[in-house]
Amino acid sequence: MASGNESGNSKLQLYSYWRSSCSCRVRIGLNLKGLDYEYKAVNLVKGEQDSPEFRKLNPLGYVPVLVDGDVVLSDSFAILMYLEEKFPQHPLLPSDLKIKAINFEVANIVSSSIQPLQNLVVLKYIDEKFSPDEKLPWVKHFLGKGFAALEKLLKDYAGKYATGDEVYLADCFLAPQLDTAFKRFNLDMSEFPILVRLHEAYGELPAFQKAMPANQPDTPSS
Ligand SMILES: N[C@@H](CCC(=O)N[C@@H](CS)C(=O)NCC(=O)O)C(=O)O
Repeated sequence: MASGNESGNSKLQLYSYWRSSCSCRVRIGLNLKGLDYEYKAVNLVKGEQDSPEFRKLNPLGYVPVLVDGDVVLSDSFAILMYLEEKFPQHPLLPSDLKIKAINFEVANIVSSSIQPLQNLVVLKYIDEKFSPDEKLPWVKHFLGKGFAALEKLLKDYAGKYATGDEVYLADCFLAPQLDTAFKRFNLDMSEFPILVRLHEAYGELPAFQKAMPANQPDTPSS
């Protein structure tokens, strides 16, 4: 893997949590582009995202945060677009206008209409205001709704990967969301054969495997 960034600035730093699907999107992008980075673990379960130091980086208290010299970015989409412009190797966006737009659509379905509804802060709120028993049905409802839409959309675009035979932005967003659905929430995927196939295809790619929750420096050993 290449070291540092191309402009010779200080090493990229990624504030990340092993199980965070949003951090995983960026880890995949960094790996695809062959960029080395310093992994700065933020333990979301211990509440480290609420520390004053971290809130200086991201007032919302969410990971990921990317630090590149004096550039501090705190949203996976913004981070990936920044990396795309600064490090053009292995493009995350195709040149075809329509396919590019579909990549944005998939990324935004995941990041706006699925993941926020299962965020730790939301699940904690449900736990406290309603009941712990409400959490899993809530998550599965919104995962299922989002996946049904993605399955329909990708019928017209998927090849080996989400929008053809090359890996792009849509895959960076889909892979962690699928991993979460399978491993963390044990969602019944029988109605989503395209998504299941994509999940299997991502498992074959080193850049994706290396980015997955199971393989991070802060992944618990048991
Ligand atoms: N739109 C943001 C969302 C970031 C986000 O929701 N991060 C989650 C982890 S995937 C988080 O830090 N949650 C902390 C919490 O809920 O307290 C992005 O795409 O980066």
